[in-house]
Amino acid sequence: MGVEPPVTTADLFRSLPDSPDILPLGPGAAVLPGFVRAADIAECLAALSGVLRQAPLRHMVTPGGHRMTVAMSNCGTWGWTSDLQGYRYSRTDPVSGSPWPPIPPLLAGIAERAANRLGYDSFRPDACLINRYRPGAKLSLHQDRDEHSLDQPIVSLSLGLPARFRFGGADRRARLRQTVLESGDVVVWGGASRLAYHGVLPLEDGLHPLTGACRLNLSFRRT
Ligand code: MD6
Ligand code: FE
Repeated sequence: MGVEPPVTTADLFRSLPDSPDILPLGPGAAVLPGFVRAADIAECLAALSGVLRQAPLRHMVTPGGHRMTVAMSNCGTWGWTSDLQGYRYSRTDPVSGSPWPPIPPLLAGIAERAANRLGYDSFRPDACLINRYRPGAKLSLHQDRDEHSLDQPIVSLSLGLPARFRFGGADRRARLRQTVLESGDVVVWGGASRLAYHGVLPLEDGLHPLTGACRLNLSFRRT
């Protein structure tokens, strides 16, 4: 009788149908559940707190004059901003007049590895939008279309409280699917799904051991 190779714990987890490491959302788009392990999340938050000391979170105003419920900041060569004049990428923080802080290498590395996992092998983010949701904060259905590099994906990392994320298609009327994004989950969004509409439902009350009563979302882009 032949000798069977030992079964490792990794094999057992790989075979569990309810713990896939990729949840497809659409063509070129997927959730990577738990891509950042709990043990590494504290380090991500430490890197982020350095960024937010230099470029504090603030509530921007939409071109239509509404104060966004999500508080935002940026790191990278370019930062996404909104005001009464419109949406744009800017090299400087309009609050301080200084360049945005650089993307911490730990975070850029996570984004690049997540993009690789879906076959986007040359993703080098030059912008990272930081979103903070407190209970009740939401992001209405939108497309991410202020970038020139529509051939490059967007990579989004969720930290802290869970949120209900909705996604559809490039046509606003496309049917929406809903998924819960937990701390450490990464969404990679590109290819035929690059211009899909998506949004976040109002954050529910809760307390996360590392972030308290909030959710942070980092979305890495190539402008
Ligand atoms: C959020 N995310 O999860 C908002 N955009 O808080 C986004 O708007 C987003 O997660 C493009 C691709 C992935 C995303
Ligand atoms: Fe978006």
